[in-house]
Amino acid sequence: MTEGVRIEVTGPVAEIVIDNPPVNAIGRKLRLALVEAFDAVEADPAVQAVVLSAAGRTWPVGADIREFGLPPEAPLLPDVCNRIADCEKPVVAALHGNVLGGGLELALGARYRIAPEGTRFGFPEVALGLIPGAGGTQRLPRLVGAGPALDMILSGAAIGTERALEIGLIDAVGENDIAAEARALASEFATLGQEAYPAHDAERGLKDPVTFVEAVDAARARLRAEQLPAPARIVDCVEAALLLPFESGMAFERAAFEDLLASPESAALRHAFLAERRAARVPEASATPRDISHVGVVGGGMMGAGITSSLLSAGLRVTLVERDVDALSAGLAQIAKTHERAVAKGRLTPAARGEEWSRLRGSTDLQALAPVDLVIEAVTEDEEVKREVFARLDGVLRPGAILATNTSYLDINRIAGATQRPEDVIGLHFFAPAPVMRLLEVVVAERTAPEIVATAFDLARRLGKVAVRAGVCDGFIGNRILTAYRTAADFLMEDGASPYQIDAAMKAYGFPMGPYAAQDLSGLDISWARRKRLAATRDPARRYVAIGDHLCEAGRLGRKAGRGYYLYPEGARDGQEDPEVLALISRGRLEKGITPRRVSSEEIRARCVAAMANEGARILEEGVALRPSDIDVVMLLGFGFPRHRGGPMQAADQRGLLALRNELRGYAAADGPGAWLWQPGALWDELIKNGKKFASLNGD
Ligand code: 3H9
Repeated sequence: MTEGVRIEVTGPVAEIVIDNPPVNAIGRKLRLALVEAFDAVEADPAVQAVVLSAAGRTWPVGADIREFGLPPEAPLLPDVCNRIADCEKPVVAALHGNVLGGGLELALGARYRIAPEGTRFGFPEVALGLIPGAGGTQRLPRLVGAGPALDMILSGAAIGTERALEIGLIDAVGENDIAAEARALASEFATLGQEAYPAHDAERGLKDPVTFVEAVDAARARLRAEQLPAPARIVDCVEAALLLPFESGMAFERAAFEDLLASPESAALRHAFLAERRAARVPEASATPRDISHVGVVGGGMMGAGITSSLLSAGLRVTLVERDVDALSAGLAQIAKTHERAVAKGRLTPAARGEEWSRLRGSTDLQALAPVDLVIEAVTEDEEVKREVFARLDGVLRPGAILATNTSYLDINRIAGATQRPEDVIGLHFFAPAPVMRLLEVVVAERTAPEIVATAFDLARRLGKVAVRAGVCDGFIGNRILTAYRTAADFLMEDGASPYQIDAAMKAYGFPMGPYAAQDLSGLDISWARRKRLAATRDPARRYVAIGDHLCEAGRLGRKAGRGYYLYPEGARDGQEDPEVLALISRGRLEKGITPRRVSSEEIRARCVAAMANEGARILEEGVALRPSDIDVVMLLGFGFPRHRGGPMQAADQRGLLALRNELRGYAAADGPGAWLWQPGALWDELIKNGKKFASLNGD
């Protein structure tokens, strides 16, 4: 046996079992082992048919993403797939679990494919900025036609067994012991000859060229101009499956795959994939999590209701506590609305809604939380209010229950200090809307016990969220970087850019909305209150842009007030630019004696991203984040940072740390009282001196 593969011969059937835990990802060793295994079974005269199966929870889920940054080493995956396709003995692929990417390409090399109910098939490469690069764009359309193939490859979404059978991707749906079934089938091949079991014609999808071309044209017409490069290459490759002989089609696909592999977008998307998984590696991961089945939520406002919905859909029991009946009813109504929307969209059956609702209790008495395993507090963002709630909870909760706060900025050490059990206190910072947003910042206070951290990560997994570990500081990881981003934008606005130009520049970079439209949406009063809270301790010598304060003073509190940085007339979907705001900004500049200068969109993007990366570096120096990629995950999943840019730390790595540090120094030198924002810290020098990138601190 070679590493990752074993061969079991029973009579005339050889079973090649792929065994490369946890997900049978196809790396170099496995590729080599597969080729050797096929050579061996082909050379063995006793073997007349072959089964290709996989041990563990899944069939290979694709090529090993971690190897993509390294120089390619033979045999390449397309060669392995061709080796299977060229095997002189019939090959039955016994599929199960997730048959994805390069894994599906392996399966397409086999003559016959069977899978049990529940198997998923897909080409997720597009989400990594890639295309299937081991024959997927050639074999799939040949087998199932261009329409179904393009649907799968362009969307990246997986299909189930029923659909796979319908389009002819698999030949039969089998029982759970799929390998045994495949062995039985293979031994019949061996005795009866494979003609007795005609598999789908591998070229069936080319039989109707008109429909094929129509599907390609329709897909091409749907490609939008701003899309990433991969989708257009996918359409080209699928078209090539019809137009070119197989070998030329494979070469065409390979060239496209290699171009995309070298693109910064794909590097960033692959970074994002690995970063999300790396975030779970925390020092407390080996602690035993506590059992959580019943959660209390204090506060039924937008956040509390959202958190409750999220907990309910993960199968937990929830008791929601509000201070009076009216507030409680409003919270429950909000949860009911979320449920209703899910039912209307077909994401929840009415019966499942009933079941979820039956796990929810409402109360106006904190005492109702006596039996819960965990409480998540989501009351007003005010330290005194939160400390009072925690002190009262301390008296109500049983020993061993966990106390979590959903604060987005406040000092959790101080909140924990209001209890007699600070080791049971943690921050669980959800993002709005909580049922949708995949990020959970887990804020570990000074005295938080390791098993509480492990429990928080466990809970995040159950909620389908990605948890990132953060330390206590004003704003933790995400809001702290957001503040730096907004400050950079404010400096630019005061220097001469309009908020509309800044929003447009950041949208063009890939954010779903610019910083000013986003502030309008969340309400300008929120950050205003925070600025007022911090005013007493602010260094008066530091540059401070008061335009946001002036807007609030003029009653322009954002979308909910009908006006903020934009105007929102009744019924308008998008905000409209407002000359009054521009006049207000001009007045602000005049007061400070600033002569506006022309600011390019390029400069806006460069400065905003530089400010984010610089704040990220500070967060790393202070130990608030464990690693740069955690910062990226927070910004990607919580703040709309474009995934194909990978996050601020990845963007800094791609830009080059030396160039970026010099730019930061330049900004600092030219911006006297604003230099504090730009001044790069010692970490930059340390990395640059050693020829390293932020990624070197990710700890792989
Ligand atoms: C491709 O195939 C290109 C080819 O067309 C052409 C080549 C020439 N590689 O997600 P999980 C690790 S592109 C390496 O937590 P789940 C993952 O990092 C590829 N490692 O589990 C984690 O490790 P750790 C196309 C991988 O149950 C562990 O496995 N395929 C890979 O929530 C468990 O993963 C894809 O894009 C990989 N490909 O979800 C599929 N996949 O524990 C990507 C996983 O050390 N994978 N790992 O942190 C997935 O979507 C999910 O992992 C999957 C399981 C749904 C399969």
